[in-house]
Amino acid sequence: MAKKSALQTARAAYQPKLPSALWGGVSAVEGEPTQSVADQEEIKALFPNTYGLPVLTFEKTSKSAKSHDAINVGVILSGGQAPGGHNVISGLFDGLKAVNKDSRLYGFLMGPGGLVDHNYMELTSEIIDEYRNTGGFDIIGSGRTKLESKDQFDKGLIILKELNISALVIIGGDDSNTNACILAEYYKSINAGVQVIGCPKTIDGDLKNEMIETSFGFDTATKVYSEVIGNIERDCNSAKKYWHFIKLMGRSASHIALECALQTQPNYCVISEEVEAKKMTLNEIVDDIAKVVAKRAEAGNNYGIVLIPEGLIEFIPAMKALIAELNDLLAKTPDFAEQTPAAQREFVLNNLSAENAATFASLPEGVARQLTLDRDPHGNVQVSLIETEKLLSEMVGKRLKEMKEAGEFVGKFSALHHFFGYEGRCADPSNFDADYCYALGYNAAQLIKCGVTGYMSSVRNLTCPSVQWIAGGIPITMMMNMERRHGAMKPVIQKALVDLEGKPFKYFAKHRAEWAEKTSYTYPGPIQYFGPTEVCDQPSRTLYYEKGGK
Ligand code: FBP
Repeated sequence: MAKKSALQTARAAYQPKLPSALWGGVSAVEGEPTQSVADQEEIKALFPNTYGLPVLTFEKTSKSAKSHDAINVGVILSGGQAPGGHNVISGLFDGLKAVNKDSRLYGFLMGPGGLVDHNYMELTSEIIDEYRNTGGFDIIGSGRTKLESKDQFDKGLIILKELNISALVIIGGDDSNTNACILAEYYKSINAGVQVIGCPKTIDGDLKNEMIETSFGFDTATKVYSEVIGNIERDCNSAKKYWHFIKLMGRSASHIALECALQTQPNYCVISEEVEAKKMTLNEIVDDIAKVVAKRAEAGNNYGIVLIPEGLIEFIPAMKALIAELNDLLAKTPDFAEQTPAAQREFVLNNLSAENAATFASLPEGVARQLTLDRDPHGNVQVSLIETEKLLSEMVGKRLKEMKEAGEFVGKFSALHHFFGYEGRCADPSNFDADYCYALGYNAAQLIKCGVTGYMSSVRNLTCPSVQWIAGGIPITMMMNMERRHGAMKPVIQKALVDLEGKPFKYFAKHRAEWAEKTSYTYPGPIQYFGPTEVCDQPSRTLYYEKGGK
């Protein structure tokens, strides 16, 4: 049997704090009917049974909770790991037991595929207790199977009926919650008697809106990356001889890179959304970084830190156009993967529009090839495989050589590369994520008890102490719009990108010139689970500034 670490043992005893609204008797207050964020007519037509539902807010009631029949519930972890998933499940388990001690929770194994293939296990209190406050998704495993076809939904229903399950909780990102909503609509349309509830997960932080203040896992993952970036900053400031190019996860949005920049004050941080807004080319980004390197070299500082969001490539307008056309082309060419690399390259060059073919041809061959590799099941380019940090540092190196010849650069440039992503996805959840996730799960049990479907568990007011958090449910259709996916228009939850008018970005933009030139590194240190609240319980800087912090 695996030996528990001292921290694991101590942490198992932590009791996450619930919003006071969820203590004891709870009543659900209905808000006004809702609308989708865009494309209302199309979304309404696609979701006739789950469109327009009201926002629900839970309030504490003095009436003691009425007795309720036992409920059997299924739970699925979907997509990339994010710290706190186990606490969503333990909160859900405790919430269901509070509804009726005979309620049962089943976990479908290795993601949505477990539902379709009927792979499951019952989650008993002995199992749950082993996983409280731990990182990872290993309690039941996760996967990226896309739940989207009627056939999959019907196969899933067979096992749900067999286990007498009347509600399914899907813990996932924007794509998985989109599918949760499609499933909710389908089960409702056939009167299947199965509610579907989503929970907002992703370290990327891009599943958020007015009602979902943050996705879980973002807080812990960015604290882990910031700790390590801080350590590299100290190393860099001690040896004073390397430029570190650090790529950070965040498939689409740059929230992780921005949050880490706010926590560590590096010399340069690329924000993909700004690159897109300013229509910057790859060469312009390279020029910008090279100028910072040259300026620091003038003061004798031949070292520094550059942060790069992994999704950058897709935000450079020429690259974005290329990837969009490649997505359509590859979706129409099912035997593409079977061709040799040389044949693939020729096929792509012959079938793209002239402009996109020219961009494709201009890329280093390795990067061009990475763009044609398999999409994930949601049709996304696997950006974590593209070595943008090396691409940028090589190009900066070349540019500096030219600048040296022109007498514009007097220093030395030696680069090291890092990619931080997987290191942070299974960390033990910070106190914030431990409490937030437990509350999301417990709250999901309340939504199930209310009998609703097509809702996302929502816990808000997150910069206040957790007892003051607001718990409730948000209709998922409210977050949707129509987007082009796999060559066709589909209803999807709108992704939250970095808002260039938002306070977190503004703070960064105000200070970045100073951080570039001077050495203003901040060393956040490791996540602390025990100790003073200002050390242990701080929300992310992003949430802090978004909520009006100065
Ligand atoms: P989710 O959107 O599913 O939460 O996953 C996010 C993420 O961690 C990205 O940051 C990264 O690009 C991707 O997962 C990596 O995927 P995989 O785990 O399949 O390699």
